[in-house]
Amino acid sequence: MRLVVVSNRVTIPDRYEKATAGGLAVALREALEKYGGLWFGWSGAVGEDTRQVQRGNVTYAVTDLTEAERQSYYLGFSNRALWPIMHYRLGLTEFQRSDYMGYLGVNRRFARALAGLIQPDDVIWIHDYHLIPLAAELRRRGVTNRIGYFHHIPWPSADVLGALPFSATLVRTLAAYDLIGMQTELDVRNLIGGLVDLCGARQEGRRVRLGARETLMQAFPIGIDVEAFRRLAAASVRRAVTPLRATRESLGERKLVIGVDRLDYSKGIVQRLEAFGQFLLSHPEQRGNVSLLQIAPPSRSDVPEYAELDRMSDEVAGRLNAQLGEFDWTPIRVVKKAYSRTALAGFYRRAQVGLVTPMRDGMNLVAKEYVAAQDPADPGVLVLSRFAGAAQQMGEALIVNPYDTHEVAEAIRTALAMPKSERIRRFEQLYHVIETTDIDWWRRRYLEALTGVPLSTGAVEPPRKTGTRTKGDSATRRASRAKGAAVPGRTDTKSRAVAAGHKASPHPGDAGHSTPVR
Ligand code: ADQ
Repeated sequence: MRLVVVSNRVTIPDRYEKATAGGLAVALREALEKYGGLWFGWSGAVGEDTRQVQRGNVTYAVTDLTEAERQSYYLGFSNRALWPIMHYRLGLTEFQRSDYMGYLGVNRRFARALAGLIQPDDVIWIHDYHLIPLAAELRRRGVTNRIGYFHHIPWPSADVLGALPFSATLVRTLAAYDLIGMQTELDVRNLIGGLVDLCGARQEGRRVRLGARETLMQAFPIGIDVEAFRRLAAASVRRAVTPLRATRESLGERKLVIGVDRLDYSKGIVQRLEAFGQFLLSHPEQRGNVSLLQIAPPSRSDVPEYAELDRMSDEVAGRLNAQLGEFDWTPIRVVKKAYSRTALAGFYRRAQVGLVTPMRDGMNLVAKEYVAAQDPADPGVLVLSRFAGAAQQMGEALIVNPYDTHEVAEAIRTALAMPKSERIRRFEQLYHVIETTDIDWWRRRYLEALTGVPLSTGAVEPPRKTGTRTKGDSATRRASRAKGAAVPGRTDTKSRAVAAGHKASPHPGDAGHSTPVR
């Protein structure tokens, strides 16, 4: 069996890549290296080039887009129609029939190119909303291989999605997949509802029948490489990475609240800045004692809504700083740079509060990274939006409604005042969840469901590597084990842990730097 991964963006690894690659890209590349395989997608460039590069037993096959394709397929239908509507933002959804035609055209072109590269025993794993109709196009060309799809962002209910012209036609193409993976149970329910309501499909448990095809739908909450992140955080403190040293010098003993996001309206950055301002207004005694560091590198700047958000976040931060700041204290710092994983892990570890308040998010990896980076002996507190998929697993965070500025402001206060014993208790439970449902667990579980081969037995995939552990963390591991945590690589225990994680919560839930599959 060979694995074929298809994603909107493909980054061919070079010698610098290790420093910036995120967990997802690395996890997919590891899976490809294990089976031998092919990674196919857009090069990220505009032009007419198509090329294949061999790295070990993995072939990277990339193609450029024309400027018209980039406008219609990528910026137009994917990012101005599908992205907002999937994030429940009907008001921001801009539908153009020509964009939709461009979207279908690129999927058709990808299918034509890919069909020629596929071998009979390949298993194909397609990623994200840019490529929803790709399997249907492959089937039209006679491809009968097993094809899976993973949707990284939320899937809204049928009455929201139904407002998008051609949504029924688009949703119908999903029947070409054998397995559809979503981030949460809510997304699975919405998807099944959409297939039934918009396309007249028949539901049988987690399977949906449409015409001659049967598709399995399942939630696979994505994780991070917890162990790697924990090690990076510890190392960044030991080595005092430059931006951290500077932050330490400029903050002194002041507390730090941190937000890290791509500059995207789904992440609730402007609302978060307002909530921090509200916190300082309601609790004047806190002024001068704490700052918010918001790291938000711009993304998709060619889309007008993103340029507007950039302007608004500057404006709100400027207004609050002018209103509340002192000559020796700046309440809010907005930084628009991408940082290395090490620096980012160090910032998380330095911050007493991780403020993760998206208005809607498929999962949100920052929430998991923040927990992974904490010092087990003196951890910070995660404040998490109930509308992030991560909230379904991470019920021990302070769960908030990001639309309620006062509620978020009070959660910041509660987090800053939380006694150490409670911080440690919450941290241990959160760490247990993210550790037992890490990126390796996610990848194995998905591929097991897609291939039908029980990878956890080691029949196809060797057991995962376990990293060297340092002293400080054995405490956490011991705490986890005492609570019945899984041994890494034991998928059976992990499955139980994620089920528990889901129950724990009171609420359901590009071209970017470290999630480069989009
Ligand atoms: P994204 O919308 O990109 O992903 P998220 O899950 O938060 O959102 O991942 C962002 C990643 O970018 C994190 O790994 C973070 O560390 C990194 N990042 C952010 N700012 C950075 C900076 N300044 N420097 C360096 N790295 C930075 C989509 C969905 C999510 C889903 C993921 C994975 O929108 O809901 O969790 O896919 O499936």
